[in-house]
Amino acid sequence: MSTISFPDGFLWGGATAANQLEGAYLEDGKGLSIQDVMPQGIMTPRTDGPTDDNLKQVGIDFYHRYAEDIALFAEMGFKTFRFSIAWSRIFPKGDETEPNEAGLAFYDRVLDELERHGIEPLVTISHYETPLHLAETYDGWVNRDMIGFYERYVRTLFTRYGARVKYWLTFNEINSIVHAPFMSGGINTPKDQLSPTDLYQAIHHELVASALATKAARELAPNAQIGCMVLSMPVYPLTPNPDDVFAALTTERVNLAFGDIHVRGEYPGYYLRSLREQGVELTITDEDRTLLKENTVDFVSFSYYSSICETTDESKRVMGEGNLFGGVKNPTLKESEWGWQIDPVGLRLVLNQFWDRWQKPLFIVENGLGAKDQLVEIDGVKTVADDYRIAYLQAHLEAVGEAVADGVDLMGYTTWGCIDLVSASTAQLSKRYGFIYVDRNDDGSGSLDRYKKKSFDWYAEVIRTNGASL
Ligand code: BGP
Repeated sequence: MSTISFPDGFLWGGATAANQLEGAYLEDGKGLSIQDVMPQGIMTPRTDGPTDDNLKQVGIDFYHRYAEDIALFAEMGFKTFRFSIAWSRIFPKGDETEPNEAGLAFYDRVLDELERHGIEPLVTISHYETPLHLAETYDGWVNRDMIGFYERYVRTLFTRYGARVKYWLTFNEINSIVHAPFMSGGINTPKDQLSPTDLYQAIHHELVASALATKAARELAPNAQIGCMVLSMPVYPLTPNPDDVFAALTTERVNLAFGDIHVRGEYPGYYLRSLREQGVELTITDEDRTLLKENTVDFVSFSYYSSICETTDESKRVMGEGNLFGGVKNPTLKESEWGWQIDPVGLRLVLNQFWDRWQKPLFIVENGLGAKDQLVEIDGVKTVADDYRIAYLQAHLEAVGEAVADGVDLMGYTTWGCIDLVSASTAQLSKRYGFIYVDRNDDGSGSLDRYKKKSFDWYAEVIRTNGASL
């Protein structure tokens, strides 16, 4: 037993995204999203249209099994469940004026089920699933018209679900557009042909749209709390050389800027300087500036998986993998089977840094270990002996507890992929994060049956004791 304690009402739970688990990719009027042309993940070019090898077409069939899955989350004692709404279920092409009722009705059913179990919904409005038509016709967020399409979409969501959903995230890992412009920003222009001006203009459009979502919530769903969602990745200097220390800060600022803008409502000087140095000239209207300034977020949410290093010494730049982007490897850390370096202290650092910097409530909405699980039979019961996952989560939650003891205002913690789902980067199912094993393989075979892993009971106990069992 440790002395770690978490606040009363702490929102323990798990996180998912529509495109990675729902399946039913053409059901009930759903349109295609960019994910339907990404069968191999982020490392290979998009396909011209949907192909049968895309595991996301079926996902884990959450679209039809949501009640069974939510019952399992309830059995673990989840206080909250993070899921995204597939934009292309609500507006199949993205630029229509009227929403698709059958798509809206699906999320009503999901919310009914959550309510039945007393689980608080945490909704991501846009999680890497821009309607494909918007990517192909408008080049995604490069085009200013996207702001209007997104605004119509969020207003539809707040009108329909505003009384039932309190916590909303405007864009998943909004800063990831810098690294994965198609997946994150629906930008159809290949990354190597995308000019810095178009990239940063797209970012500006998303930031204005995020502020507009906050504004719309104040009007349509006054009890809603709106958060930004950033991919966090602490950057350590590889050596104590002051040049390395500053290089680490410069690399980290690429990510920090997004929180700065959402919390302070204006572009920081270091960001504007970096744009000038890249020859970027942004089109920003006076109305944009006012929107950003007047509609800052209620809380800051983030994903955390690993840290990276930085150095100015080219001969020491040994690169590693990470969540959507890697960095210089840290020689002191171990790594996952996908080369993501495991660093629980980094999570405490992020929490302390974000709280000290922004003084806004924080929410860890993604953290976890992707691993190649083996389904085995123990005492006649099929399960996964995922002690490695328990060790990962235990160490990270202990680090979280230290930050909470420092006075960090933390709203909750949702592990990524609480039930196995399709990986965002590899588009495979063999990279598993869940407490619940789903019988589906990379070749699409499998019964889709669900099995509790060893970590299922472990997490249930953590939640039952509000972290005291850690
Ligand atoms: C984040 C995404 C998620 C998710 C997670 C794990 O970048 O927000 O959608 O999948 O990372 O990444 P992966 O699935 O590539 O292991």
